[in-house]
Amino acid sequence: MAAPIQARTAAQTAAPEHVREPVLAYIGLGANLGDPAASLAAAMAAIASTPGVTLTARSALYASAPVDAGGPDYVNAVVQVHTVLTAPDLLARLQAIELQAGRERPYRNAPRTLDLDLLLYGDAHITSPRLEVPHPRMGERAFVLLPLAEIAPQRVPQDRLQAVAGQRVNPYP
Ligand code: A4P
Ligand code: MG
Repeated sequence: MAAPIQARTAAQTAAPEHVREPVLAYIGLGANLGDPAASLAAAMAAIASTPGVTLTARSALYASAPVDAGGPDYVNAVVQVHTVLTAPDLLARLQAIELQAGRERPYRNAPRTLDLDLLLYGDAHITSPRLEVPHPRMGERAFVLLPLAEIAPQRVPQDRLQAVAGQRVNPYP
């Protein structure tokens, strides 16, 4: 039994410092302009093709009434990834995917072709000017909590789900 342990220790010692342990992260997707369902499908494919990111679960699509916003109903979903990217690098990649989808930002909460929010990054708590994790508004939003509960029920407290039960969110037809 001693030999394998020695071999493993040697391999760990030899591992380059930049090799990171994958982190389990959750990304919220939303859109209410153009063809939202197609945008979400394309975004999931773009996330899955990102070097350093493995897409490991995806929720169904949900139709939801706009919250704190106007315009048409949204289509929302949540995906789970394992990633060796840092949280800022993952956010930068998500913003690049938003731009590719034609995202414009005329004003806050404006209707959008694609919105990608980093909801959770392992158990990290991050507060910086460009990135807050857990996403600061996710706990009040049924369009985030329902799809998240579908793929990661352990990350959504029951009382939170009950608190948002009045918000209109339905399976996307
Ligand atoms: N930022 C900070 N933390 C994060 C994070 N965890 N993930 C910063 C993503 N971005 C984060 O975002 C503004 C800035 O937030 C970014 O530059 C980034 O550095 P944005 O996407 O440019 O602007 P926004 O989306 O208009 O504003 P915000 O505050 O992100 O809005 P939310 O909270 O994303 O809400 N109703 C329904 N039914 N479905 C929706 O999807 N979405 C919104 C937008 C409102 N109502 C909705 C939906
Ligand atoms: Mg956003």
